[in-house]
Amino acid sequence: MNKPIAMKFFKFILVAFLTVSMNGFSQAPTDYLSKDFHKDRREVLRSKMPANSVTVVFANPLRNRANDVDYVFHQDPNFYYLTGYREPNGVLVLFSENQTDENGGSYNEILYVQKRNKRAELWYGKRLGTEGAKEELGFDIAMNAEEFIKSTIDFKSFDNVFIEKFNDDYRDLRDAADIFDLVKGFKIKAGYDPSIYLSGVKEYVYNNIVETPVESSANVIRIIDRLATRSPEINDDDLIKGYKTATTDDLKKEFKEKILLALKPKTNIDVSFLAANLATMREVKTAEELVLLTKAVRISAIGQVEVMKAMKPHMSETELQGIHEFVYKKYGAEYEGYPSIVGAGNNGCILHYIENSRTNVANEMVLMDLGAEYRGFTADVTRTIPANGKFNKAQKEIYDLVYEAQEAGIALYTIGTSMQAPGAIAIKIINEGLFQLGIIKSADEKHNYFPHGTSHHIGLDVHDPGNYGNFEENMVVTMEPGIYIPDGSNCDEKYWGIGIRIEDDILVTKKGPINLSEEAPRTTEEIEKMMAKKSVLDDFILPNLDK
Ligand SMILES: [Mn+2]
Repeated sequence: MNKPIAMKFFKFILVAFLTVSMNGFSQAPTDYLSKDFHKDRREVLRSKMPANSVTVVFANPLRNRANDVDYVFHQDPNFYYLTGYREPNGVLVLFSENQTDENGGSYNEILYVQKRNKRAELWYGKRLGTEGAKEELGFDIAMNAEEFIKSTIDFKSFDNVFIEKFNDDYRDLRDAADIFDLVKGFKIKAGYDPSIYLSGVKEYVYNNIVETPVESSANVIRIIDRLATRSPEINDDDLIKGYKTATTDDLKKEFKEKILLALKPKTNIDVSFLAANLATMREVKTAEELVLLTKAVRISAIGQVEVMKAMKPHMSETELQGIHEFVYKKYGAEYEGYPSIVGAGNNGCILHYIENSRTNVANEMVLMDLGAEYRGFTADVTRTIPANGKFNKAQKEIYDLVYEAQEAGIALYTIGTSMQAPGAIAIKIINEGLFQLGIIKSADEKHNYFPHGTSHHIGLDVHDPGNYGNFEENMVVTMEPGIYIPDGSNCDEKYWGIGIRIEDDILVTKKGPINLSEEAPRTTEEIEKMMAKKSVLDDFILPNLDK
């Protein structure tokens, strides 16, 4: 890509070109979530807000990749869920009750958007602007972002101001109303003081202390000690220290009282209400969401199918990644929902291996965990297949065990079942199986061959928020057991370098679980059959540049 300054000469031609291509704007996809969907989500959220409260949600910022090049923009999923706005530098303000403007007009929400700007749009594409926000997103009131900074909304006058936790991971750009300025403007207006918020781990410990009778304080202290290995700062907290070292129950009760007080909010700005309520809303999908999410999942499963047909031992991890991602693009999926993972052999034992740099996958098992993102919704599908098209005995033993665990887990994706149940049965089956194979010495031996959970929501995030209670109708949750035996493990060498995960995206329905990613074969027999098929890529031969 050229630097802007070197492009001056072409600007003129570019203007002419863009004038034509902007008329082609109507050719953009039309199957995004509808404005009615977002409006309905705002209504549901408003119905949960207590009287005299206001919600403020910020769009994601642009983030810098290097020098004058930014990362591809991705919207904050909560902000997108509530607005449908796909640009940076926006703010949503949602009031629990109608507000009155100076002309006596009434409103209960405002969307602030990036101002239209000829020069910026020439370089980076069309902005929706306030008119677009009204027409396409259905907001009655849309204003330019700079109006948010100037606005006279008196956040201090509300009983509650609901916001998301600030990440503060962005810089001040030249734009006078970028996220940096919008957040800064809000903090000043609302009197936001970060020092009064407890860190996540401290809040967790405080709550644990408050909820536990002092007679059982030993349990809490065990939790504190465990957490302190990762977050040693909790040992420096005077209240936690006091509780831990108090020698009598009465003394402990005194510290418990103090901690209860410390947990009481000292501000009207609340950073947990939104996260909790949006998790409850987002964990159950509407019909409209299911259409897009199902499409993302099917695209990802079909990517796995094409790779099964195309894979050859001489291929690189990068090339295999490219085949998946080409299929996504072919279906019009804009992005990958998370960095693609393609790991052959021992690389498959690294859970989030995204380097994908091995130059040939040889005769290894290849673990491929990828998901297309379609109109904001991301799939999460993993297949692990033998590069040469045939499972050897050791590979098949481990694979069948993971498969058995996955099947048992999927059967539990039924309304009312605990979301912990599939993981529990998977670990039980895998432990039993590893023992049978002689990889561990007893079925209850502690080991690190299956170090992750099996079941997370997917949606606008690959790890979608949720409460993780019981399964409800129209949840979409992954089932992904795995076994990873890195080189040098304390077991028979024939199992070394085998890392296997099978992951499917399961829709919970009244009639039981539906596997949305079933198009990608899962049994060893089906996989071998698929891998024996011809691929269009068999004849795709490019010039050799290394000769
Ligand atoms: Mn997953």
